[in-house]
Amino acid sequence: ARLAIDLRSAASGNQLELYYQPQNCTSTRSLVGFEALVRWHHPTLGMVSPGEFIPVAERTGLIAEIGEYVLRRACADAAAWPGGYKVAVNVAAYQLTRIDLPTLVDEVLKETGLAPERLEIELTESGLIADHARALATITRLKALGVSIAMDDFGTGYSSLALLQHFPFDKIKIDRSFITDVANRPRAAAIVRAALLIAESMNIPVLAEGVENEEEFAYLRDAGCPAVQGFLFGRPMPLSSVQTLMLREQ
Ligand code: G
Ligand code: G
Ligand code: MN
Ligand code: NA
Repeated sequence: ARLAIDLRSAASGNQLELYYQPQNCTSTRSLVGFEALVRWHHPTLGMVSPGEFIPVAERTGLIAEIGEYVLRRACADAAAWPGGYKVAVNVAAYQLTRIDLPTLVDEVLKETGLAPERLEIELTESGLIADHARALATITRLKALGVSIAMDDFGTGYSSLALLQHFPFDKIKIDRSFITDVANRPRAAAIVRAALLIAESMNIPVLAEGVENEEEFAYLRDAGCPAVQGFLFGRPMPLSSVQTLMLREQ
């Protein structure tokens, strides 16, 4: 309850900060983009993790304001990056079905000057099953703007395959629960390989989440997974570190 009250002042933006986590191409190891991950600097509690406050924000509807802040900040930051790196932004169920997200995205892209091709919207299963028809209409309009749509946490929901059948995703992000120690866990490895095969048949690129070490990386590379994200290539970091990383990459 306390969090919900404090979140109201955070939602205005001045206690929120975006961290960014690198996403890399598997074959070249080169940087391709970043996922934006919000952080809340609470005046007395210190840093509160999004795992704690995003669910509260979703229940109270404050996610609309927080999400708008995140979208504006991420697009403005990315517009200033050299080299055309992409930015991925997480969008909650509420934003997909209860607000006019495509109009907001269109407005933010125009305001910030970010090319639509450089923005990716990450959706989780919960965001898609709440209102299937509305979600599909929203996704269709977002794609018409030139923005791409990624399915986040693939494999962890109740209907991953059904959603993959019905929604026109541009990317699949395999959940990190399958990636942890994948080379030594035959059942996880079988699921990862099957997901890669399905995605390849659908012509959808895959990104593996939560890649923490070279053993996991080598397994994914050899299995043909085109992109990775995880502590091996970088933890979520503040904008200043992103700029340093991009300079090093050039
Ligand atoms: O960064 P971290 O691993 O602590 O994130 C925890 C969870 O919070 C993840 O599931 C992530 O997708 C979610 N999250 C982080 N930033 C945002 C955001 O800006 N919007 C939404 N809806 N979820 C976010
Ligand atoms: O749900 P989503 O995939 O958006 O959330 C990303 C979350 O995963 C963030 O909270 C981020 O901190 C976390 N994360 C990213 N890479 C790794 C990793 O390599 N290992 C672990 N344990 N967590 C990670
Ligand atoms: Mn995500
Ligand atoms: Na995820």
